[in-house]
Amino acid sequence: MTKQIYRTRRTMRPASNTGEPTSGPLTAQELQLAARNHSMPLEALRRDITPPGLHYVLTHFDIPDTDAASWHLRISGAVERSLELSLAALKKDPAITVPVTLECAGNGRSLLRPRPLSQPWVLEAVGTAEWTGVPLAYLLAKAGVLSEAVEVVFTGADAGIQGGVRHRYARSLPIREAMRPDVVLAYRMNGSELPPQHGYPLRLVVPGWYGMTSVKWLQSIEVVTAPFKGYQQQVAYRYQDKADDAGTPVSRIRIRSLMVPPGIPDFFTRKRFLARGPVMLQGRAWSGAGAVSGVEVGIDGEWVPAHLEKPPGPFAWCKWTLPWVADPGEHELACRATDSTGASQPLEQNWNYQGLGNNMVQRVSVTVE
Ligand SMILES: Nc1nc2c(c(=O)[nH]1)N[C@H]1C(S)=C(S)[C@@H](COP(=O)(O)O)O[C@H]1N2
Ligand SMILES: [Mo]
Repeated sequence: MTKQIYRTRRTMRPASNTGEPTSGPLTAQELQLAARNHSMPLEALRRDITPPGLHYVLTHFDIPDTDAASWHLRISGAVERSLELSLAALKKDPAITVPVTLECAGNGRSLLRPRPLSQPWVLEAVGTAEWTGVPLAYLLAKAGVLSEAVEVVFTGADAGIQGGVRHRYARSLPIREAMRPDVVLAYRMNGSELPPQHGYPLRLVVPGWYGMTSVKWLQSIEVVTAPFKGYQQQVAYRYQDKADDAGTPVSRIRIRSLMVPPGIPDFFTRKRFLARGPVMLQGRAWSGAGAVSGVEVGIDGEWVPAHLEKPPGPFAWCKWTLPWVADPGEHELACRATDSTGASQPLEQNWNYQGLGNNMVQRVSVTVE
């Protein structure tokens, strides 16, 4: 039996011991998290692929300092044969490259009223990278998944305490998701070695799912015959109304679009100033549920359809553009996307206890001079 350091509980507990949601000012603890975990500057929405330094980063505990020479990936559990693979061995297996938009499920949290206390993302906990590595399905087939298997558990090298529970970061996926041909065990990001903050030497990338699924610093893969009950699965990452309801699990990325704020910013307030005349408004839209089918741009409350470009992959964001002739005065711009399931972004906040999946439309105020 594998020794697990997480504990299972019969009753639900709040996802953190940070206290109840607040309408007060930002706390020192939130600032501390915000300084560690950075988002993607909105101007980087101009690029198809986000360079590593601009891609958002979210790390619950500390970034492990892994020695790639002695590192091994273990695949065990309900399989015909357990595997133990070095990085060199993994690199000899067939590789794929998948462009994927990752977004943190907590994106938009700090805009909620009241505000759940955790990483206080504003709007831009997102990025798109090209992930290269071995298809997970290839290795699972090599190990031979037994018929009683229900989920696959991925455990990282990083440990810490959350909600009073000491554990290593671990998440599971149902077998049918784990067997998708585009789920990758990545050792390269945008063609270069995986940076330390993004999971060196190996991470999971699950296209279409919120970021918590894509376990970094991957050390072990265990095929299990009962649903995984680890902290990050059972307690964190659930849509809950209050601290003690079981909630529903967070999975795929909800439809969202963002805009590159036009013009130039004021340093401190980030208010925008724009010269009068024609300007090309642009941004990106993505959804983990289906293809983006449309983006509308709101100009002072009137919605106009934007032009959509083809995305670099089925789970990578697509660019949208809309030419606008800016006349002097104060304006409010917004963008709102719809996907092939018919889902579109809400105009009002989408409140839940952990502040997850808030895909409310972005609004940008500009002064045209
Ligand atoms: N091992 C481990 N994997 C992890 C995390 C973590 O803290 N530890 N954070 C998760 C969360 S919440 C997100 S949003 C993504 C962020 O990936 P990135 O930092 O490469 O953008 O990694 C996920 N994988
Ligand atoms: Mo996240």
